[in-house]
Amino acid sequence: MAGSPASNCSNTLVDHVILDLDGTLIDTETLLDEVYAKIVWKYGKKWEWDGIGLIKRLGKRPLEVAASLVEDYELPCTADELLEESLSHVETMWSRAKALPGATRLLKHLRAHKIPIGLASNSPAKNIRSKLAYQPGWLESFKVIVAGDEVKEGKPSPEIYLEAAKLLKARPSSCLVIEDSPTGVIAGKAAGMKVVAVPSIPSKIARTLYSGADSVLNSLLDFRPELWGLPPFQDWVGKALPIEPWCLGGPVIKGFGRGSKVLGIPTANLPTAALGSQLSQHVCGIYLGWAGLSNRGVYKIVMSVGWNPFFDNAAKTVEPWLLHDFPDDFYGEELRLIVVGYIRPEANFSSLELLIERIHEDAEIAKAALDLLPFSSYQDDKFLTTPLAKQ
Ligand code: ADP
Ligand code: RBF
Ligand code: MG
Repeated sequence: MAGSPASNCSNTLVDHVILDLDGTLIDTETLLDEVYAKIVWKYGKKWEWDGIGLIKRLGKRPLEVAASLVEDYELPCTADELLEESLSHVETMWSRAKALPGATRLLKHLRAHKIPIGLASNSPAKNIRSKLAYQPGWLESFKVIVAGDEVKEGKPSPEIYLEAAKLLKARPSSCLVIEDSPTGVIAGKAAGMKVVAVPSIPSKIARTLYSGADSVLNSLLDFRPELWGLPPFQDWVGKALPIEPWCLGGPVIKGFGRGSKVLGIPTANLPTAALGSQLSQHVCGIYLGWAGLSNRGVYKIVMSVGWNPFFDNAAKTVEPWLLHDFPDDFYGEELRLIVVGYIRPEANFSSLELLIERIHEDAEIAKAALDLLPFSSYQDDKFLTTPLAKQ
């Protein structure tokens, strides 16, 4: 069954890994969105972060994206003009492209175990160099790099992956490709390689585009090397994975009004528009961390980040459940969150009861893990308790 890692058996063992760059290891998507947000704002319109537009733009070529933006935001320019303007901004921005969650961890792990790594990217060699220059330790991690302008045909042709395998002196069948785009998945499969897809947009629509992949993951955080014959990660602490901590905050606002409190799972919602690109940088999933509530204290949290597949929401939100019984609501109060660990990807469930049961399991995992290092150390972070003006 495609997409089921459990079906892997000895014939899927690999000893080389070939990685895509944009959207797989670094977040050029958010950078482009920042550029579009700026241009749209210049025309007096407000950019919608992580709305349905994100799904509409998936897998489209740059000019098609520009055309759909001109239409959706009713911009007084042509698609060509918009594309040209966005490209002029983006050329100077590669240094701001951030490593995607789990990317540096994956490279370090493979390198530590002497698994040869190739990079196969459709972008020109010059751009690859600029992008890698800002990621410490990355360039040295790749044994070979093949750029889009170093082959006759880019992805979806298998040429770029075959060339990488040749330079690695590896049989294609012993190579594992990790890719975020449907065209890249096609290229990797056409090269006769195993392909793990990590779609940059987690949606039901997107998933059907990746049916050719051997496995489809929510993000690199969910990659299990041992299923492909590679050494396993050993950095999980119990059932939680330590991540680079991230902070967010704001006044508690009304959420979806689904009466989650009635279900025993109240989630304190933050105004996501104000978080801007901060939210799109983090992969959807269930996390643990600490919350600071002004005048009340610091509490453990378990939270979901994403589109809540069970409810099929139209926008990405954060849903933190503070693991404490409060006698009253705290709408309007300043809430600070430090997210320190990852538990699992978002899932869909066949019934509300099963969703609730799973959320309670998540809460137990979070409660236990937050007593352990490194998670426990963040409860003293000043960000949780410092009033806004003093920061
Ligand atoms: P909403 O639709 O506003 O999200 P919920 O039913 O999810 O409604 O309730 C969330 C509200 O419940 C929070 O904004 C907060 O004021 C209150 N609340 C009480 N206890 C908690 C808790 N332990 N964690 C999160 N929110 C809580
Ligand atoms: N929603 C989903 O659709 N799928 C999930 O896997 C999921 N996991 C969650 C885990 C936690 C810890 C929390 C707090 C929420 C989760 N939710 C999930 C979101 C849930 O549907 C939502 O918070 C409430 O329904 C409030 O809108
Ligand atoms: Mg809520």
